[in-house]
Amino acid sequence: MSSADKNLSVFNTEGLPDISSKKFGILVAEWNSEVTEKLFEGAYQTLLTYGADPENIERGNVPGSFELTLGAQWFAERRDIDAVIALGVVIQGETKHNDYINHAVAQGVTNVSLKTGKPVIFGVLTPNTMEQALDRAGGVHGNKGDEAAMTAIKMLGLWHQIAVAQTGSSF
Ligand code: RBF
Repeated sequence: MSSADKNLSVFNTEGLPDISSKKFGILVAEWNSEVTEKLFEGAYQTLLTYGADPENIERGNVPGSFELTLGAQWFAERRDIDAVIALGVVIQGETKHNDYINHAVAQGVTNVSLKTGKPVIFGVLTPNTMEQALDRAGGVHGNKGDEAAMTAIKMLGLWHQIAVAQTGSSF
């Protein structure tokens, strides 16, 4: 399915792990906040729907998407945080600056994830227009925040599967 047709809020939910004791950090960029607030709502509600404790969800704001990387690192370095979700909206075409931001955040989030060994989810929309952004923030294409939260849950499930296989220990 091409990304233009995908509904970001429709996913396979078989075999999800118990996340009731897992702690999540959600970073929200303030740029394009009319969209990023919707991404946050989607991510937050999806975590709750699939069993997270609201007390275990912590939000942090950053000025723009460029700052998501360092915010993600600060969250991921905390021993009590199990997964980080980074939410932002970078609208393409308004300025070339956006290409640099997108690449920096994608690379930065990957680096933080590999360095800390924790899921750090790239929940950044990179649409051409504000309309396309809104379509993916609770509009006709679902909500990227939902998808980012589900990705975090699934990665925790995979971690659990691999850790149990290696040590026999539980989550
Ligand atoms: N931050 C975003 O989250 N989304 C954007 O679309 C976005 N566009 C920007 C365009 C320009 C020309 C500049 C200078 C910054 C932009 N930023 C955007 C902010 C950026 O992520 C960062 O917060 C600032 O560059 C820090 O000064």
